[in-house]
Amino acid sequence: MEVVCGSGVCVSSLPRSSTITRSTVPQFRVSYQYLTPFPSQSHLFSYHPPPYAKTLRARTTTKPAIFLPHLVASLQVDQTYIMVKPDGVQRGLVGEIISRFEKKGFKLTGLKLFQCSKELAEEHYKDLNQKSFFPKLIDYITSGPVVCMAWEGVGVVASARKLIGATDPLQAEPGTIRGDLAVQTGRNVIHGSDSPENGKREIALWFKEGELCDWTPVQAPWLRE
Ligand code: D4T
Repeated sequence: MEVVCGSGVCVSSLPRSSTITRSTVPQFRVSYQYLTPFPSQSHLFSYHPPPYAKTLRARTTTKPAIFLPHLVASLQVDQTYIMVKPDGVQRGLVGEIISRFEKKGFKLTGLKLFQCSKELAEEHYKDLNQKSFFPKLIDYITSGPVVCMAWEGVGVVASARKLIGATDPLQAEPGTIRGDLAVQTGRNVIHGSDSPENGKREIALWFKEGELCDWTPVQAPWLRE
């Protein structure tokens, strides 16, 4: 039986029916944590296939294996909607913000400067429409042009949220966009989708058909083996 874990592959010769526990297989002590239903998220962006099996398919077809759902998810290419809010545009932060996503290695598939309507802002933030700050949020988002972006990549949604930082810029870590460039929640310069599903929904909401580009960056083989 082959067990795939977040930091690579751990192999044992247990029969298929065996239950792997810390006590039955002491040598699995290091990888045991990855068998929990809600594992730490920290390894999601550091998946490295082992050198002897070139593809996921190769491993699944040649040897029985356990594939943990969070690892399968980590191989999926996602899309996220990133928006420089009106304060980010007015403060001249557009280039800086785009640059952080470019340098990270994600792929830009859509980009436009756009004055959004009240209806679109309300639809985008519809989950917050019962919040006391909702009217002010809509006024803010519609107060000037925003820069709409669609970005693509493995793990892009969660990674973008890390690059962006906490909603309250004073709580956001230094090094994050909000941590470095903002001081107040009501002027936190950037939006990022909070799930792959919302990434798709928001891209469909903010971009028309034909506004997105499907392309292959020349640096692709230098980013992923
Ligand atoms: P967005 O959606 O803009 O990326 O922000 P977050 O995902 O980080 O945070 P959110 O959905 O909770 O809030 C959306 C938006 O509302 C503003 N806001 C939020 C505000 O003006 N006052 C508040 O108290 C909160 C919680 C900021 C972001």
